Amino acid sequence: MTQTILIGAPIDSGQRRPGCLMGPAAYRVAGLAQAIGDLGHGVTDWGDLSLGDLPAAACPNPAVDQLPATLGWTERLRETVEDALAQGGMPIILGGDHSLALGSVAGAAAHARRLGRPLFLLWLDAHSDFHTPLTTTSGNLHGTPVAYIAGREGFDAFPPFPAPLPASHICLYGIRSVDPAEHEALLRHDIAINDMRVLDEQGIVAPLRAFLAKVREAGGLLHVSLDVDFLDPSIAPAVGTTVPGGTTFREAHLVMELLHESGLVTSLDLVELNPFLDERGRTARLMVDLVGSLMGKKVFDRPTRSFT
Ligand code: EXY
Ligand code: MN
Ligand code: MN
Ligand code: MN
Repeated sequence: MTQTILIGAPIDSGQRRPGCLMGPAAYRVAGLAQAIGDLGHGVTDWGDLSLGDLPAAACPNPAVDQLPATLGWTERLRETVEDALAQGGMPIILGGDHSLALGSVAGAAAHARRLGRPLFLLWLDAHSDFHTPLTTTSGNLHGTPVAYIAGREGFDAFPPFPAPLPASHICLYGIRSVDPAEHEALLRHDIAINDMRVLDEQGIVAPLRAFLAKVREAGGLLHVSLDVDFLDPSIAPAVGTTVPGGTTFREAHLVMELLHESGLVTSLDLVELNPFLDERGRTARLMVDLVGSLMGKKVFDRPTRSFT
């Protein structure tokens, strides 16, 4: 039994298409709390976070959009996620665009540092999100969290990331859209890049098991950041940044089932859902179903197989 803590993060400052603000409400309407509770877990809903006064912030890159709001959310998320973990809960952050991971992963990292344990990150996304505020050309800060988490330079406006993750603790999974500046920077880091080519060739299971084995051996905490665009747009249309060639329904469930079996996941982001773009709640319901698989829902309850 896991004590989950739902944290609504109605954030849309990391990109410019309105609608992500409605994400937390859509997850609640789609029955997230009930789906988790039905599996025998505890669920506490902390409601939606709100933003106080915006901090003053500036960036030399004039393209950067809504820096003060994103900075404010980063601080809010960091303290809230750290608090939830310190209480022994498993925070599930209901986004909101992916810029929320600047704060949620910082909170997880601060908690892991306090425990003296390493933090690992599984990034389920079509995008590598490896820009810095200095390299982004769109100016959309939802494209930057992995760079912040990895300790790249260029985040002077932000608080220093608590204990940046070594590249070997980060696994990008499902990516199929990388900008030139991100590509160049990724070549200089030893981050596991399981792009769709790798997953087509090796299958969805083997690279994930290899990463989970590393987490287990290191006694690590594992933060999972699930971007709706990890999924193929044909099954998950409610996202502003669709990229064809994403994971199928069964591949995505299998990832979640393996994560459940690993018992390693300690915090989770659900990001980029834009309910305004959805078809009768279809994407929100799929995301809720995927959380169900992550929390132990099985098609058939066979005795646990051995796996790494
Ligand atoms: N790389 C593009 C940019 O920086 O604008 C697209 C980023 C999309 C990020 C989405 C959340 O994963
Ligand atoms: Mn906006
Ligand atoms: Mn993303
Ligand atoms: Mn994405």
